[in-house]
Amino acid sequence: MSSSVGWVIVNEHGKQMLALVTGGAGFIGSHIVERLLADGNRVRVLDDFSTGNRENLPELEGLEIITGDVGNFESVRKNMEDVDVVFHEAAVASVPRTISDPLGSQKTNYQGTLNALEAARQCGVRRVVFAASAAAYGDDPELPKREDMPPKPLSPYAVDKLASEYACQVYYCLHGLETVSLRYFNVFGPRQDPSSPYSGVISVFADKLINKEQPTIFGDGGQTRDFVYVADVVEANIKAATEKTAPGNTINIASGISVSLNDLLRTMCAICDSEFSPVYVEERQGDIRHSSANIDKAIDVLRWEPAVKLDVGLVSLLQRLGYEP
Ligand code: UD2
Repeated sequence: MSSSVGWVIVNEHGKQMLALVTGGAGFIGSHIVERLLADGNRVRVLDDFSTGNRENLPELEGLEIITGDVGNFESVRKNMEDVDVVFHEAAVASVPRTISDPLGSQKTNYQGTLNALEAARQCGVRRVVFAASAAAYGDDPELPKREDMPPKPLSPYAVDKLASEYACQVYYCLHGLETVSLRYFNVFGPRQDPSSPYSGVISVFADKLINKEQPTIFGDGGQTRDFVYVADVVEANIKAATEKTAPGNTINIASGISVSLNDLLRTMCAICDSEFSPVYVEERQGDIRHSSANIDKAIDVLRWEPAVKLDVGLVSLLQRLGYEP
């Protein structure tokens, strides 16, 4: 049995915990790595560096970086040796890319999860925390989304994330491998890449405002999203890795508060002292209108609550990007 000291986990050999973070060089993964190291854990990153960036990772003792593909079982199995906890963040995160290349993206988004689970089972890993997605809900108009609603995946991305959740449950029920699926809503924060048209909207707006360019709003800006700051997502991962009540669950990770795109941009403009003057263009195909999460389960099961309010997170992000108030 392992025991928790603060949050640093000492395993049955009395050693510091070793965490494997797949996709550890990416946006969310790299923040998890940073926190694990700061808490005194050992960390192994497995990343193929297709979208992840080495500059996202610190040069610190206790960090091992391996270039490898989660879609390759041998690579995952080899790097699972001695691991206590897995944070499985590796994914093709672009929904349109999974539509144009469903077979290729499935290798990462579903097969990669199965590889992580099977390797974890073979190596006696204690717990696997999986980065699931609110995409599982599709465009069901019932709000806020609760975990017990029937899923309605609308893209290969959503199918792979949902199938991965089911695989996590199967490994928990059949093999007793402790698994937790966290359904992320719209995560934002430093290191989110603004460069593609499908990058998270906050990273795109921030980039435009910093460069004094006019932001674009797809549609009338009345669509809403539930944005959650990356530090809160990291904390949810830590809770998912340590709380006794977590295994076997699928849990929404969001702020529980939705905001329209117009209000979001207005807030960001106010922080940057810029005028609110977006260009409105046609609505983006496949966009859902409203998204909001019920986060009661996270509060009950993980004893987690979001701590960073949207405006505070936005100020912190814009300052990190170089904006000076
Ligand atoms: C989120 C996830 C996606 C998937 C999906 C499931 C992110 C980054 N993406 O997509 O992976 O899980 O939910 O529903 O979390 N927008 C603008 N102007 C811009 C960019 C975006 O108006 O320059 C709009 C966009 O049309 C959409 C909203 O902002 O209505 C949010 O877009 P997004 O790409 O940040 O995230 P979303 O919710 O489409």
